[in-house]
Amino acid sequence: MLKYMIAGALALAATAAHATVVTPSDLQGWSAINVAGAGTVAITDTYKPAGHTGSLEFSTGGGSSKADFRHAVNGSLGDLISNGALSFDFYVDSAGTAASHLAPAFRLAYYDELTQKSGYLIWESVYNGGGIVEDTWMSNNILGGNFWMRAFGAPSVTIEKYSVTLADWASGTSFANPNSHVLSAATRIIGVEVGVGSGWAGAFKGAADNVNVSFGTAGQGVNANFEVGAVVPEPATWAMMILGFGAAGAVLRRRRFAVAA
Ligand SMILES: [Ca+2]
Repeated sequence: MLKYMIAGALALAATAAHATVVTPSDLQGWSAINVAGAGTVAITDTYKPAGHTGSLEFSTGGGSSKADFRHAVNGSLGDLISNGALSFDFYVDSAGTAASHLAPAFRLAYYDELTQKSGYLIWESVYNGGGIVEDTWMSNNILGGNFWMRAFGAPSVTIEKYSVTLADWASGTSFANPNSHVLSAATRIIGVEVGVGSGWAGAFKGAADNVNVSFGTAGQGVNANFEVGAVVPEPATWAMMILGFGAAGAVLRRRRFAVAA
């Protein structure tokens, strides 16, 4: 029992230390981008996962609306290999009038040094089993999911293949479309975006949070917790931490007695 409480307290501390808290006054390299029509994106306290002070709120109002939030880097978030971690949470508000299969999309921006090609690999719920439950925070572990390609070029094109995994792309999967880019495990991930809109009829209301991108390279990646202020543990969390630390102290005290004896 004590062991579990100590583990719980330590796990909480580790979680808090791992994620970067991104607030409106400390954006940590994140910014709103591609905001068009009635689209909006901002860190607010409208939607909050348990124990959080806020999240990234999105809204649209008709087909021309769009809004993204981007974290771009000068270097790299890692290479396109599949031994890392890739996840984010979203919330779809039933008060919205957009189609029920629509939810914030997740985009990895890539640049391939060998071919000098760039574009997006894009994860969307609808191509990954769907099953959106409205008015509920949903955690999406998308590392093994399907990503479609938006290939930049003249012209930029959508490669209309919707069941290709990152591992497939990394192993050089290509399609007859001459504009499809051939990627590899050395293709660099240079940014991440979460966004809504562009051709979505009706009005979308919802949010995203806990954007975690790590391809296993130390010192790279991003793990963002969008908050309106400092994270204050809830009373129940405090109680658990105090119990945990107390238990840890008791164990240490017993150890000291054991050594003394
Ligand atoms: Ca948050």
